Amino acid sequence: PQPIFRKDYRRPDYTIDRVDLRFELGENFTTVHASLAVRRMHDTPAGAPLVLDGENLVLKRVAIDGRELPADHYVAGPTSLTIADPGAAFTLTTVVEIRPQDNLELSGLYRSSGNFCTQCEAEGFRRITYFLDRPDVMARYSVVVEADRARYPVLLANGNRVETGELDGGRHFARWDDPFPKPCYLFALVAGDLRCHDGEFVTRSGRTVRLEIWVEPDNIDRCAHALRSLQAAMRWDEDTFGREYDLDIYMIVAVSDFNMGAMENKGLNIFNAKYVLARPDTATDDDYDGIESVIAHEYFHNWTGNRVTCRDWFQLTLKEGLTVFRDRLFSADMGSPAVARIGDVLALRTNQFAEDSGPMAHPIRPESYIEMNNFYTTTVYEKGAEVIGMMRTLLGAAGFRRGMDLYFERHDGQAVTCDDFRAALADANGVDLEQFGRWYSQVGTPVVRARGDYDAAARAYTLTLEQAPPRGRDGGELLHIPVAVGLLGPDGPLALRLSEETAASGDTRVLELRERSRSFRFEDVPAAPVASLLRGFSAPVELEVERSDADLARLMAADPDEFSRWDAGQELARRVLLRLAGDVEAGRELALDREFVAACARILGDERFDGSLKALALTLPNERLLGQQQQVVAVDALHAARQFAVRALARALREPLLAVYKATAPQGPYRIERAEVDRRKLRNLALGYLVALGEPDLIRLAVEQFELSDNMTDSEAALACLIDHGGPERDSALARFHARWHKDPLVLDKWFALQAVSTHPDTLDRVLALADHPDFNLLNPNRARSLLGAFGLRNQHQFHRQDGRGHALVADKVLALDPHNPQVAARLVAAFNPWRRFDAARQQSMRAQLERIAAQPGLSKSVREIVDRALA
Ligand code: BAL
Ligand code: ZN
Repeated sequence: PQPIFRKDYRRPDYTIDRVDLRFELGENFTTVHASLAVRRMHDTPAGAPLVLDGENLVLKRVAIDGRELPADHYVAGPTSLTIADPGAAFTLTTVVEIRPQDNLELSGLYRSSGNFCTQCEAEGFRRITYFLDRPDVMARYSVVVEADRARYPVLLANGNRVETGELDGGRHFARWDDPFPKPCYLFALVAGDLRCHDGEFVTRSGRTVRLEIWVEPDNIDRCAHALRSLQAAMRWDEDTFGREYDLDIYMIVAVSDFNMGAMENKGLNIFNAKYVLARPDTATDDDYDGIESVIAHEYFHNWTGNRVTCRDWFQLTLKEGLTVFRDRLFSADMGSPAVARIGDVLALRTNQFAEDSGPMAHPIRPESYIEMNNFYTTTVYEKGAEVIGMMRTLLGAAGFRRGMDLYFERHDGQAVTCDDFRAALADANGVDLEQFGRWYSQVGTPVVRARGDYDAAARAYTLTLEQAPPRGRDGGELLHIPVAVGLLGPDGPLALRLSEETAASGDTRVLELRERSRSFRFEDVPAAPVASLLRGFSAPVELEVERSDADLARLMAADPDEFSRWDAGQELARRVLLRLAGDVEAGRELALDREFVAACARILGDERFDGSLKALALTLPNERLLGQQQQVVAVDALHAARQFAVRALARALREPLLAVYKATAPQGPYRIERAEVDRRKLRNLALGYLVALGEPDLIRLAVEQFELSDNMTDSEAALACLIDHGGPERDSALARFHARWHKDPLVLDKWFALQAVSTHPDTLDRVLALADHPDFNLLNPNRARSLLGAFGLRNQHQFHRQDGRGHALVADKVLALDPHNPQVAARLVAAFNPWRRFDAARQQSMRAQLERIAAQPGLSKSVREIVDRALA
C-alpha cells in the first residue's frame, strides 16, 4: 500500500448535500438503501468521473435520478464505485448488502452483544455504503432504521427522532433527522435491546435537552456517574467557552466491543462500556475519573470536532489535541489541578516521549500515513493538547477565549485546518504565531538547556535558556517555547523582577524562548537562588539543567508550584534509581540514598500535600520511564533496582507507613468525594509498600482489605499487592475475585490486567496460561488489551525477558488477531517499536519477531505499516 501525503490534499470533485439512508437490519444480512444529493464542484471539469469509496459491499442496485444505471456507466471495484460522467447535480441511489454479524474489525456497522452499532471514524462509513468518505464532505442526513421489534426494540441514529411505526412481520422502524451538516465519520446507528437511564439539562438559553444513557439491561444501575459527568460537562462548556448544546436530545450508548474509548457521533455518542459504567463495587476511583473525562471529551467534540470539523485526516489534532486540552481543563476544574496535571505529564513522558523517540515518531500534524487508524496516537492527542496549552499560556486565559470565539465565529459548519485555528487565535489577539506554528511540523521531543549565573555584587541572577533538537536528530527550525520559571531564595519563593520590569511582582514568569539561546536577567535577588523551571510543565520538552541533589531536595520542600515539587521529587528518585541500577550491574552492594529516604519521610508527613499528591510523590518512577534515560535499557538491573528501592523505602518508613495505613481506615461506606479519594490513594500507597516487605502480618492487611472492602478501589489495590507477593494468598484472592466477577466483563478485565502487569517473576507463565483461559477472548478489544496490551506495553521487565518468550507470546497474538481486527493488532505490535533501545540479544529477539510478522502472507496494512516502520 502507498502512503497518502498531506501535501497532496485536493478538495473533492463532487460533494454531497443530502443523504437519505434506509437500513433493513437482518440476522443474515443488512440492506442499506442510500440516496445521495450529489453536486459537482464549480471548478470540476464537466465529465469528471464520480469516485465513491466502498469496502466489503455487495452492490445490488445503482440509479441516477431514479433511472437504473447501465452496466457500462459504472465500475464497482473492491474499494470504490466509479460512475462515468454523472452530471452536474443529481440523486444517486445505491442499494448494498452488508454482513454486520461477520464484521470483527468493529469498523462500520457491526454487532456487539447481539445489538447493532457503528463506528465510522476514521474510514468506516465506506463499509456501510458507497460514499465520499472524507471529512470535508458535509451533508444533512435523514435515516430510517428498520428491524425486528422483539429483538431490537430500541432504534437510534443521529439527530431528532421524527417518526416511528410498525411494519409487517413483527418489524418496526424509526426515522431520525439530523439538522446539522456533518461528515460521514460522525454517522451513527444503534439497534438493540437496551435500557435507558435518563435525565435532562436546561441550557443557559432555557432550552431543555433530554439526556439518555443506553446500556444492556443488567447495567442499568451503573449509569448515574456518567449522567452527572455529562451534565457537569454541559454546564462547564457554557461557563468556560460559551458553548451551548444544539439538539433537543443527547444520547450515549455503552457497548462491550469497541476499538477505541468512545466516539463523538453527532447527538449519539457510542462508548466503550468501560467509560460509562460505574458502581462503587465494580469501578475504581480512577475509573470514575476516566468516565468523567471521556464523557466530557466526547461532549466537547460537539463544538470542537462536529460543528467545526477537520478538512482532512492530517488535521486530526485540530479536533483531538484541542478537545483533549478542553477535557483536561474541565478535569482540573472538577478536581485537583495539580493531581490532574501530574497524571497528564506522567502519561506524556511515559508514552508520548517514547513514541517521539521511536520509529513511529511523527508531528502532531502527520505528513503521511498508510492507515489513518495508526495515527490516533498519543502524539496527535496528548502532545497536540500540550501545543494548545502552550498557546493558552502565551495568550492567557482571556486571550485564548477570544481566539476560540473567533474560531467558532469564522468556521462554524466548516471543515478546516490547524492553520485556520492558529490564525483565529493570532488574529483575535493581534499576535504573531507564525514561529509557534512550527510545533505542528516538528518531530521528536525538543531539548531545553538551562544555566543560571548569580552575580552577588549586582544581586542579579541570569538564566540562560537554549533550545536544541531532539536527541538523535539534528537541525530543525527554532521553536517558540514558553518556559515558566520561579526562583527560590533561602526563605522561600522570591517576588520576581526581570531587568526590563520596574517593580517586582508574582513568583512565576513565562519566559518566551524563540532564539537558539537567550538570557533573562532577574534583579534584586538577595542570594544565589534555585531555579524552578518549566513550572506546570509549560512545554513538552526535555529539560537539561545541572542541579545538585540538594537543589532538588530544596525544590521538593519549598517550591510553591505543586507540580514542580512533585517533578523535583521524581527527578531525584530517577537519579537514585539509575545509580542503583548501575550498582546492580557492577555487582556492588545496594543501599538506598539516605537523603532520598529523608525527603520521602518529609513528604509523608507534609500537611501541604493531600493524600493523592503524597501518593503521586511517593510512587517511584516506572521502569519504562527509567529506561528512557539510558542509552541501552538495562531491563533486569532497572527492575532489581526499583524492587530494591521499594523494599528499602518500606523498611525505612515501616512505622510511619503503618501509622498512615491505620489512620486512613474507612469511616463509612464508599463515597466518591475528593477527600475520600485522597484518603484511599494514600492508604493504598502505604499498603503497597508494606506488603512489599513480605511480612505475614503485613500481608494479612492486604488479605483483610481484599476481603472486607466495599469498593473496587480498595479490593483492586489489595489484590494487586497480593499478586505481586505471590504465594497461597495470591491464589486464593484471584480465585475469589474470579468467582465473584467472572460474569462481569469490565471487572474481569481487571483480573486479567493485574496479573499481566505483575512484578512477580512467574508472570510470563501466568500470562501464557491466561491466554488459554476460557474467559480470554482475543476478539474482544478490552479483553485483548487487558491481558496482552497490559503485558506488552506496561510490563517492561517481563515482556522483555532475556529468553525472548515474552516477545514470542505477543507476536503470536498479533498474528492471530490481525486477520480479524487489524486495528487492535496494530496497537499491540507497537510494543516492539522501541526494539533498538535494548541490548543485542533482546534486539535480535524482537527483530526476529518483527520479521516473522512482516513475512506473514496477507498481513493487514495497519500492522504492516507499524512493522515496516519499525524495521526500516
Ligand atoms: N474521535 C475518536 C474518539 C475521540 O477521540 O473522541
Ligand atoms: Zn476525541
